[in-house]
Amino acid sequence: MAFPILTPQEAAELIHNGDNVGLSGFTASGSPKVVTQALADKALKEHEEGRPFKVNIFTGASTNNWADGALARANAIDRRTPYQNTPDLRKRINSHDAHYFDLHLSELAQKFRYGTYGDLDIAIIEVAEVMDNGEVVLGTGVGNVPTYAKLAKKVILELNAKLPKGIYGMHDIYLPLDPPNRREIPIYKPSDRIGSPTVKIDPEKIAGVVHSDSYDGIKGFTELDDVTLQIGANVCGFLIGEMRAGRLPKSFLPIQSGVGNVANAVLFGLGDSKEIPQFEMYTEVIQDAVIELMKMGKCKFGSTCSLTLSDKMEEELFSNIDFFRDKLIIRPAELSNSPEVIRRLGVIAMNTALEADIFGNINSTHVVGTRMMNGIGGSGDFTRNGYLSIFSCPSITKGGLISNIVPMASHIDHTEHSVDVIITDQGVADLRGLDPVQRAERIIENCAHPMYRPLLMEYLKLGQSGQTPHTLEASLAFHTAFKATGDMRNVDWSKYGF
Ligand code: 0RQ
Repeated sequence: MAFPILTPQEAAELIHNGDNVGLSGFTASGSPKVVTQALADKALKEHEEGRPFKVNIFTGASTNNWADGALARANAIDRRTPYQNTPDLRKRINSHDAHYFDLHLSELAQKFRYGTYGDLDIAIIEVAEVMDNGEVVLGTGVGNVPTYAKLAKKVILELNAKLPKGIYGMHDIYLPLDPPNRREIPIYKPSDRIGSPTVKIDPEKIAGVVHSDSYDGIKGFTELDDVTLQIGANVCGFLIGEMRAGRLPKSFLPIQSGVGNVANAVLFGLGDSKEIPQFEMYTEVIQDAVIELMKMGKCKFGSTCSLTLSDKMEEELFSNIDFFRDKLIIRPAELSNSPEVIRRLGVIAMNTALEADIFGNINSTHVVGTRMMNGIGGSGDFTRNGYLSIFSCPSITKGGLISNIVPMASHIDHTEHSVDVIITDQGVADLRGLDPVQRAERIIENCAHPMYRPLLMEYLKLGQSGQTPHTLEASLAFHTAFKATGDMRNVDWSKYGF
């Protein structure tokens, strides 16, 4: 090997207080596993000795407990973007120890190249293979590696022994030119390959190689329950209706699906449906359910930014890599989430809401309007540009203490202008072509839980005039009732003069 072998501790010594650090990977897959832990230990030691030590972490999306988790526990993160989902980092963000700015995933790489965030001091990149000329084969997630590898002053490689050599050929690495020279991204169908199977890193910048030996450490999903199964069935019913009505081609269109339990259930629903034909995915994350759909022949092809698989599924995929190699492409976030490509391919965008309001605005990120959950991820990239933009969530949460349908969303990630359809376990609200009051009636009747329908209808009927008849002083009454009593059903309209 042409590059020095480093221990994780030696690699961590190359990283300094205040550095901008780029990490490989996307939604945990392909994220570093050992250098970040050593960096967290170094930060703890520095803090013990009374010296400040924090770095700015730029990723593809969420990482893992060994990166975001360890660094957050050590209070070693100053700035962080984009999507994250580890409980320890969430705590640091909500207590302002870490300065998190949430960003559409498609935008981070180009913003870095435009100089928005300053220089990139170092990149830590997980690889399956490294060649003497600096060419590397990546692992299960690409994220923003091509840009980080190009911009970083120094690169540390984590060579993960769990990654099979056979993963070579699954990646499609491509860097668009920047304005004013940008051309179209020439992807015309999900299986088009436009780049290279490897990332070429200037060998002069490679500071060393650190060995690791671990799967991505992603937990399996919670068992599907009646609610999530019903949401999945409702999504399928809606898509079948669209096909029958001729609004979706019989050959179907590529699917994007977000992350989490609800998204996983929707994918199982698609697999179960006899009328949904074989389909392709143009998405950012491939979860366990898609691998099952591929084995069944239901999903023909998946273009993604990451294989976000449980360790068990990862092991299975690696043992059968030849079966999957021509069915999967792993691309940089800039391609998987490209607004241009999403619009061209006619992607059916399916994402998850924490809450939807009766007029069709979506909160995907902030619990009761203030506490950051995970981030917007790629949901905006797909929602704004999809052929059809669907949001799903349960109608109630925490046994009914929370209604996921509220008078006014307490934070807005996706506006009424971008959302076509809302789907809960109760049913489907197709909002296309409706004015705000018509939308509200449909969402309340079709999507809200029966225990909340009368309260929501009262709010709508008692509302003041205007095209969108909000009563501003009462619009967050569900949330204030929850904060005061722990139950949104305790809302009392008489307080607001109704
Ligand atoms: O809490 O963990 O304590 O039980 O939120 O909720 O129903 O299990 O749903 O796992 O699908 O996650 C939006 C967070 C949903 C996720 C979100 C509580 C609920 C539970 C999780 P517990 P569920 P999921 C892909 C594209 C970002 C946007 C997106 C997400 C926990 O899907 O982060 O789709 N999406 N991006 O009890 C308070 C509410 C609540 C609530 C649910 N209204 N108020 N708590 N919960 N609704 C991502 C990428 O691009 C990478």
